[in-house]
Parts: sequence; structure tokens; C-alpha cells
Amino acid sequence: MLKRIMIAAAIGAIASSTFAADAAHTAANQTLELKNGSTVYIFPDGKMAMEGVTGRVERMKPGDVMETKDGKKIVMVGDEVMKLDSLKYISR
Ligand SMILES: [Cu+2]
Repeated sequence: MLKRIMIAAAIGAIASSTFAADAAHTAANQTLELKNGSTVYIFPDGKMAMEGVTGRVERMKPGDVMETKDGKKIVMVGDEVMKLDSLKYISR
């Protein structure tokens, strides 16, 4: 019985983490991987939010230059910390 509950909990954890990625990714037009392992979410209005390597939303200064994994330079537009944070939160 306990084993069955633990399996159900494990499946639930996998399902919710998959969904968590989906809500933020669905809201964003595009995501970019940075050289340092961070992920930038670009929303339809052109504003961005950044997720660090640990999966936490990180503050950025609009206008800061970031380098993507493939060596392109992009400029931070906006800093949608609360938006990305709530998207990640509602899908938890
Ligand atoms: Cu950034």
C-alpha cells in the first residue's frame, strides 16, 4: 500500500514538473539558452525574463548584454521577474 502511494507521488512529481516547464514556455514566444547555462524567456511583447542554472528566476538590468550558447549577443529587454515567477508558480 505504501509502495503504491509512493509510486503515485513520484508520477505526480514528474507530471507537475513537465507542466511547470510548459506554462512558462507556452507564454513565452521563444526561449534562448545562454552560454552560462541560464535560459532567457522572450514574451510576445518583446520583454524578457531570465532563469538561472538552478531554475530560479533571476533579476537582470534592461540593456545588459547576454551571450547565447551559439555565441550571439542579445540585449536584455525589460525584466519580467514577476511574470515568469508567477507562471512557474501557477503550474506547480
Ligand atoms: Cu538576461
